[in-house]
Amino acid sequence: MAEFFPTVPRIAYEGPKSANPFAFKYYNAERLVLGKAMREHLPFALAWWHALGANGVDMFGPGTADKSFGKTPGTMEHAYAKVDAGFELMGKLGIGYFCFHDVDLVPEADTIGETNKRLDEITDYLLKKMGETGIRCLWGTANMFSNPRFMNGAGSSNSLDVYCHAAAQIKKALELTVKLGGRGYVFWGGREGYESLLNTDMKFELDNIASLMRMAVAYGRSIGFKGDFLIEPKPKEPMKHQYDYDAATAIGFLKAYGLDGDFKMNIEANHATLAGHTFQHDLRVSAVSGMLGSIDANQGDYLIGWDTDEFPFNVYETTLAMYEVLKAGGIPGGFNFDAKNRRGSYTPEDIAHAFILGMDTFALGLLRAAAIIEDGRIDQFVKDRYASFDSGLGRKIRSGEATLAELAAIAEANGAPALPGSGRQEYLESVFNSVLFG
Ligand code: XLS
Ligand code: CA
Ligand code: CA
Repeated sequence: MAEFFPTVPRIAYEGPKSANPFAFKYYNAERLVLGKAMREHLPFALAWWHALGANGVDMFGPGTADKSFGKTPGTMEHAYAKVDAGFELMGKLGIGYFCFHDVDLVPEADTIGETNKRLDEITDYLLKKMGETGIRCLWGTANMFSNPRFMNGAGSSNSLDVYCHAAAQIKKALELTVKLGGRGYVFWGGREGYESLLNTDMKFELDNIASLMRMAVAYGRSIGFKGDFLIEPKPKEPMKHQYDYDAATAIGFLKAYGLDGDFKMNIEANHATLAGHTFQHDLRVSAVSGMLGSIDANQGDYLIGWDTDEFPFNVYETTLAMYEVLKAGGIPGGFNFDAKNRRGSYTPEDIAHAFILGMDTFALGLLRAAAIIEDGRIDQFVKDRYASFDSGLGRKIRSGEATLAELAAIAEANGAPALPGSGRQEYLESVFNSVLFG
């Protein structure tokens, strides 16, 4: 079989001192961190749409990268070549999982029936490659935002026909996810939002989205899907207001509609920062609700107000993120590189460099986060900070047995409270730095 990345060798771990551009400096799959192999801490995934599809096209000009893999885009030959190229790349990088939208896998046909036939064919081939390599599916999803029919959303569309079409796509994408043994099924509400309230019935749209999700859960469970349904929050882009603004909003929505038992969050770093949060904030919000499901591992640019989907480079960010993941006891999903090369990095070697960067940045984040936990000073500080609730009245409040009148009487007897103790933020930041670079 033809090689698609002939200049990219199999990538091995060589350590931080290596100057080999085709080697890992920090990602050492079998290295034990807090008793678990890095490979298990970090189930990395390739995003079909970016790695095998995105060619650098933007609104100012055409693509710069050749992702034809020797075939004509828009044909089934091209779809097969993408599978071969994807498995070659994952094999060389040691990436164990992939994620897909239905229309990433095959060109969409004029009818659902024909598209589904193509999907059946390509997933037979995917299954064969998975059997040969041990590579697995992390999650699947349906693209319900690119086709013009979804201009007003899918579950939130005003059109019953479009709503039914979305249902058909979800049904098929769920069947494919089950066929490929995917760990999760994602709803990213790309166009589930609105531009103007002057033409929008918000309650109607939210109810309809929830109904579509409820039907998806019922169908998914009926065909043996045991994984997590995932909402991937994003505040805006392409819509001005998106309903799944951030983790807190999406969790509130799921609880309001009784869907929280089947769903968790897929947190994307770049989406969290677009919402005005840090990546670690949305991870924590998800974790405290027991809903930290999976991660879209990328980063945004703090100077740019849109979704740049860059490969992770910021070690502070990945350290703080991995601290959240470790404290949550890991995630049931994985780390999907929903990331693409910059338009000016357009060669096949650049794709390999991008994954090496992303995998090393998360490996370094994992190592440093583990070191912070082992150091213990930060965790101890947080524990001590709330110590006044550890006994007596504090414990009574924590167990829900205190009354407002009782607290008011104690406050009156005690007089004005002392200041609550320094937060020592600068000290803790310097501890963080010394563990990172010490
Ligand atoms: C777009 C989203 C999308 C989802 C999957 O911003 O990140 O790619 O991850 O539909
Ligand atoms: Ca994403
Ligand atoms: Ca994104």
